[in-house]
Amino acid sequence: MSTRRPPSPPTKKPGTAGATRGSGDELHQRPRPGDARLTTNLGAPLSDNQNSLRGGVRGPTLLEDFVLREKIHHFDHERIPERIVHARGSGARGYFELTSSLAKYTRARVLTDVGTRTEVFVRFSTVAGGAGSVDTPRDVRGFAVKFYTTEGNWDLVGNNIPVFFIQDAMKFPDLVHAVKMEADRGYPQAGSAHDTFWDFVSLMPEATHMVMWAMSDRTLPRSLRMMEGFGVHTFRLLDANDRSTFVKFHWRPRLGLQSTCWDEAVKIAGADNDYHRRDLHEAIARGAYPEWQLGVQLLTQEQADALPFDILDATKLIPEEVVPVRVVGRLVLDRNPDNFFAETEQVAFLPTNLPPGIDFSDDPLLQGRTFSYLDTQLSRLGSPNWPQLPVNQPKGCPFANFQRDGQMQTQVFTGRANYEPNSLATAGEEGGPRPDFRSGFRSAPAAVEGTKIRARAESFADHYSQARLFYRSQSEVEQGHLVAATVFELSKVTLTHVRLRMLSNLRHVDEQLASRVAAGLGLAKLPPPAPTAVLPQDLPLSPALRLIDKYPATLEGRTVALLVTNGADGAVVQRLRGGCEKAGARVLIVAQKVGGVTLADGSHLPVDGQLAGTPSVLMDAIGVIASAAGCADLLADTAAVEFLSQAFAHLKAIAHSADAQPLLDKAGVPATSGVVSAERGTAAFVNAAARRQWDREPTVRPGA
Ligand code: HDE
Repeated sequence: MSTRRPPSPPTKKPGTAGATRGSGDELHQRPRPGDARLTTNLGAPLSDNQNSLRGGVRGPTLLEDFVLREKIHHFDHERIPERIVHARGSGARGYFELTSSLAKYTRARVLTDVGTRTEVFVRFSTVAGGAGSVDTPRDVRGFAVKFYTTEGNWDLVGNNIPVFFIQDAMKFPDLVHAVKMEADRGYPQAGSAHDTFWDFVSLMPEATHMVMWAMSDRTLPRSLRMMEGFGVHTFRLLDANDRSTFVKFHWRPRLGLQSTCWDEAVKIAGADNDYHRRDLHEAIARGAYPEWQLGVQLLTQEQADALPFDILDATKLIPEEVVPVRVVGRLVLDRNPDNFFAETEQVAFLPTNLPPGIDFSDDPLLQGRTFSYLDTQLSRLGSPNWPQLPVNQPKGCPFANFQRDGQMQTQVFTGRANYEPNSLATAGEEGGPRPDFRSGFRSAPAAVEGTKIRARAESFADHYSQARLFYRSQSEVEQGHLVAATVFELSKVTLTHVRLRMLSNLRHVDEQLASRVAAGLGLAKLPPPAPTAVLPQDLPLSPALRLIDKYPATLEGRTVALLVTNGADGAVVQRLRGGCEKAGARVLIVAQKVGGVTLADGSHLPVDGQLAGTPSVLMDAIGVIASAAGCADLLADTAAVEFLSQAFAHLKAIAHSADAQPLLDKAGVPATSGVVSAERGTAAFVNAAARRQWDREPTVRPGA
């Protein structure tokens, strides 16, 4: 029987006019586990949940059947509009623990009370695709954290890339229209490799920096557990005297930064639509809790003024080498949501959810966001009472005000006071809550003066220096991937003038980049550089922007699959499995039949996945432990050949039994680094599996 939990009762100061009666108790009785009786929504017990009410067993259904109509009516309205961006997402619950106090800079208790654990709800997302799209397109990932602090909810609604495509909120609808499926044809879904995206970004040079990030492997995360997060904008921390310090927020994954190869990501999309959602859910379910450090970059107005760009420009980052990231806390995700819709779908993140002590900067993109997220909840959730949904309610503190009524009001307020100021308390009644100037939210007392104008500051005009900084800071392998991705995407662009215009922009980033992309497109001659108001400068390189250096040599958090056949040597399987598990990996046994295999000693080995449905693209490393007869079976099975050939092409370590050699030969896997003997090489395999075999790259992808 399905059950629904009672909504958590809102916490209210007792005895105030903001108090409610009955929420979560007698007015909100819901069936509980163990309640055996199936009822209508209004509690009438049902006698039959199989048959509608008919005039005769073969006759028409009667309008009178309120049970059927209620059930279908509710079903008809089960969906709410998906998010216009970030529609595809996965959620998790957990806590944030502060490890180092920022009391010198802020009065926000979530950032000053060391050791305190603040409950959180986190939602990761892709940006462009719809709610049912695949998890692994080339796309930016959303990284939104709701902290239920003791001073109200704080939502840090960020991405896994520290910069954004545009500088001004005015261009956001255009950007989103351009990247989402094209208006007339309704495709492509969830990807930027099409005309309208590149048409727009090639006309918007300010997008070039983020285009570099988007074409890097950052947009192909191996797992949501293995990506960084960024608040993107500059925010302010405010101390008790409202003195402000600028701050940028960073999330760093404990498992390091890991990505897939493009070819792998494409194939994962076919093998497992829900690759990231499943990975997150399963990791939490088995107790391998994803974890991140929270880091901050702090800077004064003077430091900000000395930078060669404007900290209010969201297309710019502050290199870690210039302002170091100071780690102040950790985020641990240790609980899966109970209900996807109630929590992950209905969660409403708002950059305007800030506790006292944190404030906005004047970043014009952030300023636009202060409107959009509140506005969007009304059309998604349908009522101004959306903060009453359990996932959106503050959990860390009481809340009370005089906002009343509205659709789907779930609270029953008592007393006469529904306005402020009032003097009802003096008449012995409940007067209700009052503002508290001392501890309440105050904005940074920054002086504001200026002529009303629609214009960009000159300090926003340099669109290429940081794009160059990013590209030139990458390792050779990463530059190769970036070039290959750009060639891939521009090859999908059918409009020649768009391709050429993009190349004109890329010439300002790096001439060699532009030439490599042109060569990849088969263009004999580069177009002239795009006109630009500000020529790019060569900034000191920032190795911290590399991804590969943050790819740790570990098996922790990774998955190894061992393809085993009948007649295989069980001792070899056990040695490999033991070695990998000891190094922190999850090991899956894969076979042609899900019923298991009979090992050489006659014992039965249970299997976690059937070969056809468990391809090597879903794994971090693989082994093939086959008997001679078993190998003969595998040779006839394309899935087995691809298991090996794709693992090789995706730079993964491979262990194999001697008898599996014919399969390696058929798959075209040479004896090279990262290909080791299963019988002799447990340690060598564990060591190789902890890293990608980058040196293989030129042999499998000469174009990159
Ligand atoms: Fe968003 N964004 N955004 N965005 N955004 C939304 O809010 C918007 C921007 C981000 O898991 C929407 O509740 C505008 C930057 C995430 O629920 C919407 C602008 C960054 C999520 C919206 C931006 C983000 C959203 C859609 C430019 C990185 C998913 C549904 C002014 C710092 C949150 C919703 C979740 C969602 C508007 C730019 C991140 C339409 C107008 C920059 C992670 O309100």
